[in-house]
Formats: sequence, C-alpha cells, structure tokens
Amino acid sequence: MTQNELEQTLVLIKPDALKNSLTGYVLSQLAEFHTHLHFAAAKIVCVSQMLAEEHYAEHKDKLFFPALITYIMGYSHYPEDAWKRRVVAFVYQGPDAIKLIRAIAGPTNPHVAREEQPGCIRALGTVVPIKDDAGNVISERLDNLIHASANESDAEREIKLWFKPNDIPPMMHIYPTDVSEQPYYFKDNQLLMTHEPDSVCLIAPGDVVWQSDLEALRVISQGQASPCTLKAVAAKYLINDKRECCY
Ligand code: FUP
Repeated sequence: MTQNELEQTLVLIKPDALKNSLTGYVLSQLAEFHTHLHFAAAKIVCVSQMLAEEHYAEHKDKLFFPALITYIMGYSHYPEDAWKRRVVAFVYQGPDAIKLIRAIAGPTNPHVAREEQPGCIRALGTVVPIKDDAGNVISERLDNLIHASANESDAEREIKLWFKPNDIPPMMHIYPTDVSEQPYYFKDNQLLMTHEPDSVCLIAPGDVVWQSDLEALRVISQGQASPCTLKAVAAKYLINDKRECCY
C-alpha cells in the first residue's frame, strides 16, 4: 500500500440522520463503488458528555457550543427515548479519504449546502435558531447529519478519540500502537495508578493502546503537562461504559 492509500478519516452519522432514517442513504453516498474507500472501523456509540466535549473542544467558547453538545449526545432528537441517543462512527480508508468525504458531505451550514451544492449530504440538514432567555436569537445549531474530519491532524485526533487500536484490523493501523505494562485507573477526573473503590480501569497491563495515549498517561502520571488532556484519553476507553453513559 502507498502512503496515499493509507489515508484515514473519521465519519460520524449524527442523531438527526438516525432519526430521519438517513443512515443507509449516507452509507450509499460513501460506498466503495463511488469513493474507492474502505471501511477500517465501525461502532454504535452512546455519546457521553466527555466524548462530545472532547470531540468539539475547538468550539468550547462559541455561543452554539452547549446546543452542539446536546445535539451530538442525541438529546435534541431523542428527548424521551434515552436508549435511542446514538451516533454511528466509522473510519474510512483510501486515497484522498479526507477530501473526498468532505466534498460528499458538503458545506457545514445546510442552508449554504442547499445553495452551493445541492445533492450533497448536508443539503438535507436543518438549521435551528438558538435563543437566549429573553427569546432573542443569539446563534444557530446546524443539524448537518454527518461529521467528516477536516484535515490530517483532525483525522488523527478524532480517530484516536473514537476508536481503540483493537477496534481497527491491525493491517489497517496507520498510527503507532504500544502495549501497556501497567494499569491506569480513572476516578473523579483524576488518573490513578492503583485501583480504588469506584475507579474505572481505563487500561489493563497487556492492553494494546495508541502510543500517543500511553505517552500522555505517563506524562500526566508524573504530574507534568501533557499536550493531550486526560479526558481526551479517558473518553475513548469509557465509550459505551455504563458508568459514563448515564442519562
Ligand atoms: P465542520 O468541520 O464542517 O463539521 O464544521 P465546524 O468544525 O466549523 O463545526 C463543527 C460543528 O459545529 C458543525 F457540525 C456544526 C456546528 N456548528 C453550529 O452548530 N453552529 C455554528 O454556528 C457553527 C457550527
């Protein structure tokens, strides 16, 4: 395989796409027949607040951030049925995967998507006004059906956030992995090296993990600043964990 063939990107089918039964449509738009891309991973995710906030960390100071978190966690489209609040996450692999899928998804804003690129996936989305307590519109929530990584560094961060190495066939690993020699536990947003009551084991000795996660945990455990936050590492190991995904 050439370097170009190893390009990977994260795709999320968001709760509005599930609610509107658009999953099949989205997958057919991205099908290998059209894109020459291959599945590298897939999972159904109950999106925790920690995962949502890590995924959209770059937007944490924006007015629309709380609405965006509520949306990706599924509350906006499934206010009643908690068990229906899901996202379907995929890793696609192949030449120009990032650019190709962004083009098929279309512009971020569904109004713009309809105007500029009718036929793209996000042209089927909706825009919901966000109001303050006085009823004034202060921002917009863009329900745009699909997330697709914007560039190589976002793709790496996002794939490592949503997937563990063992979620991806080993021959499709494009980021270095390592085997942990020691356990790491998580409790009250703190990293622990030994088990305590109510702590969660993030990584057990012998687990295959992203090398960058292990490096981050080593640095954090030594009390030093890490380029990657503890929550960014923990969120992935707690995906679909009952203790994190409580409603
Ligand atoms: P994109 O990379 O196309 O997903 O777009 P951005 O990173 O700019 O935005 C991330 C998500 O924030 C989008 F999916 C939609 C949402 N958003 C809003 O809800 N309101 C806004 O005003 C801008 C973005």
